[in-house]
Amino acid sequence: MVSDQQPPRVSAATWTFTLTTETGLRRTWDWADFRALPAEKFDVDLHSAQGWSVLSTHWVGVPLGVILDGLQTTAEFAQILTYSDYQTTVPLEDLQEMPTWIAHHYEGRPIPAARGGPARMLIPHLYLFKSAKWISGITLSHQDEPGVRERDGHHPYGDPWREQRRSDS
Ligand SMILES: Nc1nc2c(c(=O)[nH]1)N[C@H]1C(S)=C(S)[C@@H](COP(=O)(O)O)O[C@H]1N2
Ligand SMILES: [Mo]
Repeated sequence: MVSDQQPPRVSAATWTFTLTTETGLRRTWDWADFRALPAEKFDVDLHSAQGWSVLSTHWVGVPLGVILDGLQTTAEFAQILTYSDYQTTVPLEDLQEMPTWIAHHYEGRPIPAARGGPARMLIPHLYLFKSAKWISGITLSHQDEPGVRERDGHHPYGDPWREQRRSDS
């Protein structure tokens, strides 16, 4: 696994999440706002583009449908931003149509910093490089802005069932 060496300095006390539309409209949640949103338990299998999988991991998080509810947008892409220098992009439709979450608990506890706490994305139908740890926001765009791994040659979409590991696959 290739990952950040050190978790960034962010805690629940300082965490905010900002959703920005392609026209520049913003919504920001602090930790209290975020934890007041409806959350659900979910069990998912994780698939890394490096070839390993972890089956049946247990999380609690806020479905992206809750975050995106009522949003006026014609954007096609969602750039996922973090408190580290990592970012990644997925089609907005995947966040609207597929089960995806911003998770805050892992295996019954607040997510440890090393695993992306206080909050991380979980997009289990795509390779794990799309599931950004230490999430800070989502910016909607008409462009598929390549993220850190995508610029490294990872596949722009990353479907495990089609083994879309590299952009040439
Ligand atoms: N912020 C951030 N998120 C990230 C990464 C990263 O380096 N930084 N690595 C990605 C990759 S390539 C993988 S395989 C998973 C690893 O998640 P884990 O540490 O929970 O196993 O996080 C993804 N999310
Ligand atoms: Mo990875």
